[in-house]
Amino acid sequence: MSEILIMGNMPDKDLGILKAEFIVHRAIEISNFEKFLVEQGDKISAVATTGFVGVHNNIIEKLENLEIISSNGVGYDSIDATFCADRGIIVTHTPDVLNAEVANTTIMLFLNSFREFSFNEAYLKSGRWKLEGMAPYSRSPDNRIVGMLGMGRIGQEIASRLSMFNPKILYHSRSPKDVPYTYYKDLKTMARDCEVLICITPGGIKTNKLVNEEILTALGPTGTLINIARGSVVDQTALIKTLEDGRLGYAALDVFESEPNVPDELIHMSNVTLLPHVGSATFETRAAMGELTLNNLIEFKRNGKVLTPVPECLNLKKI
Ligand code: 8YV
Repeated sequence: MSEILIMGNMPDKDLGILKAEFIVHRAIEISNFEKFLVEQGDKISAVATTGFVGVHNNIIEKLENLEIISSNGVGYDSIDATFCADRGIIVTHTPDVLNAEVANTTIMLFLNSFREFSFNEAYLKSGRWKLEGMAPYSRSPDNRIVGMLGMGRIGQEIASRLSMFNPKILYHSRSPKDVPYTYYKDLKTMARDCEVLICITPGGIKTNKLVNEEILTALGPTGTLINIARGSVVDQTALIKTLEDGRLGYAALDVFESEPNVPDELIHMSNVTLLPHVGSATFETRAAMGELTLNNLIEFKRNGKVLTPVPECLNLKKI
């Protein structure tokens, strides 16, 4: 029977399914992980992990007979996929099944930032309505110019769900796509031309701190930054600085530079909406992501094929 190493948490039901197919080792139950890698690493042919936990190259190197890493999550910036592909290890992820949910969360961030639901609810619950009268007005989400950094599958779903607010949609990506929105080759020009900048581009070295002080300043004092991608895409120090000195108006964030750490400065700002990385976190969507994570492993074990390889691994023969 093939042996699998599970990094991070996994629901009991999914564990049960894997146990019928593999001999299961859970990293969280192994007391001396280094010793395990030295003594049993060569028996492991599969790894199940999450986008959050990933697998470090130092571990991969010790799993000499590793064939597949199945990661739960669409983002796989915590796994060096090129390093894996060079070693013939197939990496899979869970695209598409979370598009709708992440798009919904983006709409919630957008609405909360414009209509200030968190503030309004606190205003009512703390008794301020009775004491001070009607709450202040907020900004309408309608007819905004929205710039999208990234126009992949989730980006397109966000754009489509935004349409009920009659936005003008601009987008920046490496190359133009077959979409009915206005393409910008230059991110700074787009930031200057839009009122809301939505980040939905993969994390990793290529996008690290792409949204820097210059971009945030271009977005401007009435601009809103929404980040549903990865904390690494935005320069968090510059974000705090530009919000503090008024060069940027608002931010709505589901992701942060060093999760679960969120700087106090952000927590105390009234023009900022914060969520604890819950973009895809519903029972339904997480079940679908879990199922796809398992199906990639099981399909590979039974038939030598996978369902959703990451692009870096598309050329590996076994797919
Ligand atoms: C998960 C995500 O929280 O899919 C992603 O890329 O960011 C989230 O849905 C993440 O994968 C943690 O496992």
